[in-house]
Amino acid sequence: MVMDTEIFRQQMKQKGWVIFDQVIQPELVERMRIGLEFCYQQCRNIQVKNGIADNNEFTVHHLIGQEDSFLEYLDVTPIHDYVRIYFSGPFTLNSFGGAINTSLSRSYAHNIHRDVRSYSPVLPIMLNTLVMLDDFTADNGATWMLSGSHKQSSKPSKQEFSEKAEQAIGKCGSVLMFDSNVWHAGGENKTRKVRRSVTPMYSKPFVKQQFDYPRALGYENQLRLSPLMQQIIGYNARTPATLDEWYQPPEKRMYKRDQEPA
Ligand SMILES: O=C(O)CCC(=O)C(=O)O
Repeated sequence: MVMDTEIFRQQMKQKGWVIFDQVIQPELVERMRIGLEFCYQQCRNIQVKNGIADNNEFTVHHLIGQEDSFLEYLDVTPIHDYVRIYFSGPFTLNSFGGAINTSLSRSYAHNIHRDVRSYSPVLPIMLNTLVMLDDFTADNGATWMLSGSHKQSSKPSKQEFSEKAEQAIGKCGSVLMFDSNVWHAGGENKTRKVRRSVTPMYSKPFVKQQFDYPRALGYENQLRLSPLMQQIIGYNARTPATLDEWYQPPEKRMYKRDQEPA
């Protein structure tokens, strides 16, 4: 384990966020940086084509299925044991986006926000992670986090946020994990270099995935993945669309019965 589990539990309870320091190999980080650039071209073309260019510049979405390094990240990251602790059981990937924070970036992620609309302080339904593909520093816009704000239902004022929020500073290859109820904001990049990240989010399996990852990767490719990856990608939490898909023995069901702890 890359962090003591008691410390993990305590920090998630008190602050709502933790940083796993430099847990991803530099070589994979480098491939994800290249992958991010490639995916940005693809996503940007569609953002522009569909008339939603303004608020989305320098953002990417649904990297799984677009470029292999991101699937590999999910396979090798050492943080999934902690995701399981957070949910007290199975979980699925809810979305997998990213951002290229530049001195010109002004996307929705720079606003004070949280990433789950149904405030659920008791039942954990969503968990954010952010993989730092560059060092996150005070100057290049390291994410601002309002510690403890996962316990408050209403949005903090700009004044409260600016007085109390702290930056998630970390080295490239580190992973920031936070309760999706925490109020946070992307920082302003005051340097000339980019500050890149990818942001896998996880949820309880009964929460609808933002993208149909099993279908995007192909049902026929399920068995190429490890059992854990099949679970994370969502192959065990699909929705049948025909009676033939519905009437199946438990081991062949599209939504498996073990998606909540017994
Ligand atoms: O890029 C950032 O620092 C902020 C990321 C963010 O807001 C998010 O992942 O929800």
